[in-house]
Amino acid sequence: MNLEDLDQIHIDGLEVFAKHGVFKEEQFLGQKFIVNAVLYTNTRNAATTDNLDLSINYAEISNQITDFMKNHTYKLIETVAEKLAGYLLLNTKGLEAISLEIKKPWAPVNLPLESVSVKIRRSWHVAYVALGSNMGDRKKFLDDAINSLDNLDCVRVKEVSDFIETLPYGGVQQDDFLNGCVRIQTLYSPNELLDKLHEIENEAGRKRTIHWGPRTLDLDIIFYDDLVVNSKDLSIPHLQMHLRDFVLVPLAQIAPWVRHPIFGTTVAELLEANKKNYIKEK
Ligand code: PH2
Ligand code: MG
Ligand code: MG
Repeated sequence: MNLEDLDQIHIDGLEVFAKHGVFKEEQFLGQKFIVNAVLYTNTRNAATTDNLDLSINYAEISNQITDFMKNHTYKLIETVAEKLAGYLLLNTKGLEAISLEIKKPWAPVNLPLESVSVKIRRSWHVAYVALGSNMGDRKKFLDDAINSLDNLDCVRVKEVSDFIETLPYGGVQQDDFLNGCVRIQTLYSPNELLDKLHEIENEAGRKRTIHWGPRTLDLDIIFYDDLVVNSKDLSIPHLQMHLRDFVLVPLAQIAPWVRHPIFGTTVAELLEANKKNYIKEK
């Protein structure tokens, strides 16, 4: 979802008396905070039907911001903004992204400044994760991985492909794979998501012995929004996804229309162009 395509609901200058700060006086006495929030959502349905239930109620959000800030104490306004953004994104239907500014007009700096503030923007992201297993109870490893993903606070599994039997690709002699793919929504950054996938692989007893060798569980990020990342630990889109029918077949089942951000072709087109070599005929 493009932020420019979304509508905005603004809450400006909400005053909250709360107890965030590095100094113990701040945590003991408290001080005034000013909050500015931009809620990114689609107001079209609510607007055409004149129905508040289809929009985000700014009164409710203002109350939630106030309660959250009064009921927690953090040292940093960065943390206030981060936690509050996460809380609102997780608990507000239709809220795709939020921009939050937290200001301290009475910051104890001992200089005549107007205010200090932080401003952040956080949003839901859509990612596709490929799953594979060729050891032990393969179906259970994939099912458990999907449950573990869905149980993460910052991940929602939205769609799951069928699992398919595939021949090992890559030249290592090993047992056949079971492969699948999921669409998730996540608040994690790509690197945070990668760390979580590694934790889930480790819980499944994954041992990294032979490169491309047998594994109880392999979880690979295929796409993350339209993002292109190339670093030592992570490449998005997955560098070989277009060469692998065991990725493309399950991916095309749930996302045929998604466009590869570099090639510009859809998943359906990538599958069409791929020599189907590794899918086991039933
Ligand atoms: N994963 C690999 C190497 N080869 N072959 C199949 N059929 N399925 C896989 O998931 C797979 C593979 C490395 O990630
Ligand atoms: Mg892999
Ligand atoms: Mg991997």
